[in-house]
This record gives sequence, structure tokens and C-alpha cells, in this order.
Amino acid sequence: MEDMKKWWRDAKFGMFIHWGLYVLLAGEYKGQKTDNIAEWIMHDLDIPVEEYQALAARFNPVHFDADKIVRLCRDTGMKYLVFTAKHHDGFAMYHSKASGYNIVDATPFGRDAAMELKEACDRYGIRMCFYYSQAQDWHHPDGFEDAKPMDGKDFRRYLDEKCVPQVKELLTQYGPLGLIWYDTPMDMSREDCLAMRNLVREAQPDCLVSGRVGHGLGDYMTTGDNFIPLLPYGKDFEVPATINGTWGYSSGDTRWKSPEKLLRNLVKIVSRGGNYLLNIGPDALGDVPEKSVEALGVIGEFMRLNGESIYATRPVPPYPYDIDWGYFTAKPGKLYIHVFDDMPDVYLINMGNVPRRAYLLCDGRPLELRQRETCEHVHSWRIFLPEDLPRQIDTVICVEVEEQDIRFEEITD
Ligand code: FHN
Repeated sequence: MEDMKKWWRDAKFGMFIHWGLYVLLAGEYKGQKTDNIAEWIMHDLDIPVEEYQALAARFNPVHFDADKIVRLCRDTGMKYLVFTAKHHDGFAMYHSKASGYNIVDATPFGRDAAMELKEACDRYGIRMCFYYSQAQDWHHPDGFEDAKPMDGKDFRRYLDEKCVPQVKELLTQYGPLGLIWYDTPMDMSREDCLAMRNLVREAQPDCLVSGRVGHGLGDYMTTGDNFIPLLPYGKDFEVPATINGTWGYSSGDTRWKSPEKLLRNLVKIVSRGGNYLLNIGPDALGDVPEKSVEALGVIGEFMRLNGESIYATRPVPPYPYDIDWGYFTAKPGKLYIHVFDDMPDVYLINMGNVPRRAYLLCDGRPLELRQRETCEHVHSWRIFLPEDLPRQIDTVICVEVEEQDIRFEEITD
């Protein structure tokens, strides 16, 4: 388990995939648009179960290509993939024996998307993980439905009939998994949440459990959606995030974040000690929206040249929160300075290390570094950036230092 935690902590970057029957509606049902996230359409527009489940007969995403999606994941520099095996709508996107309401038995598509993704993950060295909505199930009569009262419902029956058998299937049908990504535990008791965690521990002792298993029982903390902690949290955390304004595909959502914003979010999260789980939402044919592919392409290009400044890095203590032009990451003996702004030099004060050399990470070009000692500042470094430097979203400078631990001196007023 400790090895898996280290793997996850070092991986830093994962792909989230929200894909389910809701993509057929793409944010609109019978002429009515939802203004909330698209995978919630069944709940938000009060679509009756019989009407919603009829969508399965139309689900035939003939363009779905697991190999292509996992290559996109790998080429973006992501190390794990979390696929919605069952979201709140209750529809299993894998071959489930516990419920016929699944992608193989209930759709003309008839293929196990989860198995295809898992096989592709194995080909490309990506760790497969499953999202599973353990409490909310809008299809099963006894599942939670958002904040609606559970009066007259038999939640235990839902757990025994559907949830527990399905999680067991996921843990036994697809080989070793990186994570079970539980979500929205609602009012589940600590005992029930513990049982969900233990299911994973018993079947796959090395598989991690997301923070949203409930009652703080996860192997790390999952932040709120798209929420980046202001400072290092001090423990492992993961930020699940969207590229536009929704998780499941919506034809009308154009709130695309720029590649620049996404890449800088990655650096910001990693500099605070967290992982970034960035979502794609394939459409009804199985295609990934072009805007997502473009943005991931930009991040992938950065990661190919600068991945060393992201993977297996740790935050720099104490965290220099008053710098507004970039962020820092570190490894033993190396400080990575992520420069977002266009500037001729970088001036750092109160450095606690003795530098050996500085260079641009993307091409190894040596950089001039001048060190000074003043009465106001213990040590200051000035690093000059070349004049012909092409404009980059994040220019990474690596400074190798004499010590293993990287640190800024405590700043006292
Ligand atoms: O309700 C879900 C939502 O649809 C989506 O799956 C996100 C991803 O983190 N989790 C829940 C809301 O936090």
C-alpha cells in the first residue's frame, strides 16, 4: 500500500472520463436545456426513470476508440485514468452481472468500454481506476437521490443488491486497479463507508480509495470540484477538475478554460503538493471534444520537455506565497522555478541553499546566476533569462544546489 501511495503521489496527473447515457442528451431534453452539469440532467429536469432508461436502446457510440483515448492520456503526460463505471444515473458502463442496466446487455453498442480502456491502459503503462457512485443511484428505487429524503427507502437493499456486488465485479473482472474513486457519500454511516473501503482492501489490498468514500476514510483528500487549496495542505490531495463547465458532454457548454489556464493550474496544484485529475467528456459517438484534445496537446508538449519538474516533486518549505509570477517545485538537490510571466530575470530572496548551476529545463541551456548576500536578505539569487527565449506558458528553470533539502529561509518581519 505504501508503494501505491508513493506511486500515486509521484504520478501527479490523471485523466478523468465522464461518459454515460446522459451524453445522448448533451444537456438538453425535450427542448429544455439544463443549466447545471450535463450528467445531472436526469435529476435536474426530473426525467422519469422509464424515459431515461430508454436512452440505452439508442446508445451506440461507434467512434469509441479506447486505444486513442488512452494514447491521449499518455501523450498528455497523465499517469492514471479514472472511468465512470457507474455514475449517479445508475447505468453501468461495464459488463455487470449484478444489473442488466449496463452497456453490454442494454445497448446496441454491446461492448464493454471499461474492459477496452483497461486493456489499452495495460498497453500504454497507464493505471486504470474506476469511479463508482456508491450512495446516489437514481435508477435503483432504494438509492440516494441528491438531498431527497430517504423515507420509505431501503438503502441496505440497494447496497446488497447492486452497489456491493458491482464494486466487487469491478475489483475482480479487470485485474489490478489503481483506485476506486467513490463519490458523494451523502448520509451514509461511518460503518457503511468503512465497509465500502474494506471491500477494496479485501479484493485488492494495493488499490487506493478516493477521499469521497466519506467520513475521512479515503487514502487521500479529494478537494471540492475545481477547488485548488490556497496553500499546501500538508497531506496528499487531489483536485478533480473540468476543462469546460461540465463533466459529462454538453453541446452547449462553451466555457472552455484555455490551455494556459489548465497548465498553470497543474503547476499550481503540484507546487502545493497535490494531484490534478482533469476530465474529458466524450460525446454520443465516443469522440472527445476537439477543444479538449487541443488543450491536452499543449499540456503534453510541455510535459515532454518539462515533466521532470512535475512528477515526483514536492512543495518547497516554507511556501513562498507572496510571489505572483509563478510557482516552485522541488526534488532532492533541485529547485524548479516555474516562470509564468515574460520577464528578463528572476530575482529570489531568502534562498536557503547554495546553488551549483542553473539551466533551462526545456533545452538544458545554461543560465547566468548571480548570488548576493545583503543585510536585509540572507541570500538572494538573480537568474538571467536569454533575450531570444520564445514565449512559453511556463518557462522552467532548474537550479541544482549543494544540499538535498530545498528551502527558503524563514522570513521574519
Ligand atoms: O455529482 C458529481 C458530479 O457529477 C461529478 O461526477 C463530480 C466529479 O468530481 N463529482 C460529483 C460532484 O462533486
